[in-house]
Amino acid sequence: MSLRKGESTVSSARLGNPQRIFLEIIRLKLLQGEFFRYHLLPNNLNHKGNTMETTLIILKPDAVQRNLMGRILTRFEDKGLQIVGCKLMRISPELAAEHYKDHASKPFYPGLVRFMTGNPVLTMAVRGIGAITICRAMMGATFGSKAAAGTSRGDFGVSNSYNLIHGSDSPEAATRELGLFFKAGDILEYSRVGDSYVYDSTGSKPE
Ligand code: RTP
Ligand code: MG
Repeated sequence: MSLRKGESTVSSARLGNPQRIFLEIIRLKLLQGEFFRYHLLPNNLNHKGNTMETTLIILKPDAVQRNLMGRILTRFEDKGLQIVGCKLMRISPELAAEHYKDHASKPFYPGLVRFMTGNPVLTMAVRGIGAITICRAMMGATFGSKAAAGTSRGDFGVSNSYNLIHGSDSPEAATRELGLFFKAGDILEYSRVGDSYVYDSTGSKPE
């Protein structure tokens, strides 16, 4: 078959049925991915019209190596927050660079990337009303030496660099970071039997 100048080999009008169906499936898969990604956004899983947020928490390699995962995770559950995503994984250098790109020029950056990629971490999507601020408060100040008692960093560590836990620091950061660490379908929406006593839902909005 000869092609005239400017004629496309994949003009959809010329495609046979199997090819057209294949392309349609690909298109729908891409749309589906966008749909689920949209639903990863904090504040977008608020089917009851409340201010539900989802935040990214990472239990860093020191928390995993020191067998502190369960104790730190339990604190979030005890608080009433909900674990809606959870994954033990090893962070690649590329992912660490993207996640901590705002710190790329800082003197501690090379050590931070080495630390975060050196051993597995536990990544969690944690949900609740005001979850981003609540989780940051529960983590404590950045440096273990300065973090207040009662916070995870204050209670479990003394190091400034090996500070056990990461938490998104704003709604924008949470959206970006959840998208980096979780893919469509990894974050689940489900009810817990105790939910009606975690929040007062007798008014127009849970609080
Ligand atoms: P993160 O991002 O991990 O939740 O911690 P953060 O907001 O409390 O602190 P940030 O300023 O964002 O720093 C990111 C991480 O870099 C390490 N760091 N080391 N040795 C140092 O001076 C130093 N400063 C920061 C910590 O692991 C910190 O969590
Ligand atoms: Mg930070």
